[in-house]
Amino acid sequence: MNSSGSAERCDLAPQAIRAALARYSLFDEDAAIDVERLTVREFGDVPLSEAYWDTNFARTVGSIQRAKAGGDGVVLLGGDNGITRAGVFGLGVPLERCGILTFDAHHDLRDLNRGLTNGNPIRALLRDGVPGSQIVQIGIQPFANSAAYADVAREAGISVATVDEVYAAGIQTLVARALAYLSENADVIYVDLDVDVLDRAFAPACSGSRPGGLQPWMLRQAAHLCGQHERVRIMDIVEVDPTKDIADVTCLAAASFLLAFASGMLKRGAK
Ligand SMILES: [Mn+2]
Repeated sequence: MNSSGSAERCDLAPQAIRAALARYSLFDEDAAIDVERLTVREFGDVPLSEAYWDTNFARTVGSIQRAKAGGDGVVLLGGDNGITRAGVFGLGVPLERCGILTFDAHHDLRDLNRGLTNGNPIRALLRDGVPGSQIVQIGIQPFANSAAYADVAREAGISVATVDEVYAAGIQTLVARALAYLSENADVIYVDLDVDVLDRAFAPACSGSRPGGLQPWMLRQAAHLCGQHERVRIMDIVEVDPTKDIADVTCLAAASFLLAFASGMLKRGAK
């Protein structure tokens, strides 16, 4: 889907990420896990027209819920970040029982008065009823958000870790802390992985990426930890426009996050 109204082609990402997946093996040497052991079902594409927000929202949520009903975890390949709202509704539990963990350079808290776009899914979800105290945002970049949206985040009680804080504290520490914190009040957790949180050197296919972002290995570790956590039910991977990619670096990174999530899932229940 493309909800940004721009000429970006994030709708081509699922196909490109699937192609990138074929260039990896299935063995996670760090975890000593062969992802081949995981039973995976591919649900195919859910094409979303321009009229998506008005007429196709319920249908999209239904598609996500059908995928979720079949297993322990779902990965949604965007598409742009506009899919996140439908994804959270797809959790199928009351919004006040949901937690959201975003990896994103941006708050995605833009005003709602000009409609729903890839710039305001978190703002829409706050309005819909997800408590701000059950939202954690990791990887927020300097000079990428306006002060007004940082204020919205603070006033809503959203927890924020900037990219510099990730570099100082370590990604594993912050993700583990975020998942434990969200588990205090949320029955289920949704992970929104906006690939523009990466340093632009690794994400030329994301229009929002900037120099100074996270490194691919950090998000790979983050996705693995999320996959491992029992309450994480859905993770989206969004904002990749393959027509802007260079040497497939962004699509390969996105595919590695899916694989890391999958190998994390195989650790569930093993504690
Ligand atoms: Mn985003």
